Amino acid sequence: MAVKHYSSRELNALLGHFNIPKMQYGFRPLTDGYINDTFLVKEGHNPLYILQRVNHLVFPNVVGLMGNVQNALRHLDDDDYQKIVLVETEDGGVFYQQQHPDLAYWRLMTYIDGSTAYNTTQNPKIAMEAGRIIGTFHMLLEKARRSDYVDVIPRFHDLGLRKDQFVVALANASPDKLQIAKNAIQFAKATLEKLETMQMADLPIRICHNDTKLNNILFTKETYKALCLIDLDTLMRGHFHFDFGDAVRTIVNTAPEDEQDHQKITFEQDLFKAFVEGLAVNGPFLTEAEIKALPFGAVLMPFLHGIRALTDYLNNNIYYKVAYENQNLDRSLSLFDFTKKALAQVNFMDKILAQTLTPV
Ligand code: GN1
Ligand code: MG
Repeated sequence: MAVKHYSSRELNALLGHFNIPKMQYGFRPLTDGYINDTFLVKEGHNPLYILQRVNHLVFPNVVGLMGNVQNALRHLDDDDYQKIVLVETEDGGVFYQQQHPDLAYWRLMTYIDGSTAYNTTQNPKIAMEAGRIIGTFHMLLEKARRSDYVDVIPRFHDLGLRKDQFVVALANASPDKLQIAKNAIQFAKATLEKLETMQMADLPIRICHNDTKLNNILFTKETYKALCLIDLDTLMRGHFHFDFGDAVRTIVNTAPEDEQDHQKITFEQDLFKAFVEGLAVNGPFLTEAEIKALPFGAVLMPFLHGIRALTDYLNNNIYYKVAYENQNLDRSLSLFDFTKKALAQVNFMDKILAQTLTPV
């Protein structure tokens, strides 16, 4: 998907539809996401809001998505959890839809002062705090009624669906791309077979975040205390090992997701331990079967993202925003490299999890 640019006039006009003081705001694009368009809204140097266009090609049911978010925010209201506030539109809604021809959906949130996010880390305190806040998030959402939430992207983390999409992409891809992506394709095929034999059964359904990468967690700037999870778009039913795996792939690996030098891609055992210790701070909340599934999650999630990126590369980049032609292929190769490294650590993960987590 191509990256879209907006003028500050356009963005100020959009802000005019929200219930905030009328003035000329400044904007800084936040470009880490692959799906939505996100801007930091400032008054002078002062960051005040996050303005975001929700990509309705990826999330066709924006009304359902915002309903999920509002429902969850009612549960995510606790002394140990930073409250996220959606700013209302002038007519009392939580998003503004532009008129024809754009029909784009925009929402506004208050900026959490003094907060920051990290793409990667080497700091065990950050890893531990990430584990703590993900555990808190799940414990707070335990009370959520599963049937109140819509599946914003049905079968989002379903290996079977991602395999089917990969097979279709293979059948339609240009011979050039099939050749360039030869190694990635081979790894995907072999790993699909391996993971299919590892699938878990009878796991409880939880309301999950479904995109718990490290940079979706806010921390206090100086003290590295985790405040809350952001980017609740993919919040819907799922299994805990999805959220575990997405966190592990971005916390335990000290290199960014699209790192091209695979020597820099690591599975840091100390960071893994710290992350699991952070989860344990919350007391028991996972079943024995869920704990057993966690190493599988740490292998599954990087692989799922890798095969999705590879599929998008073969489909000529129709889903993710790309900064250059082969970015999706590079992402798939580095995600596959981490998948291999996580597979080699399954026994280690089992051992740490058994030592650190007590089942409910
Ligand atoms: C996408 O745009 P962003 O970064 O929030 C993707 C996630 C991936 C992430 C990074 C709806 O999220 O699943 O973890 O890229 N979201 C969707 O790979 O596809
Ligand atoms: Mg996301």
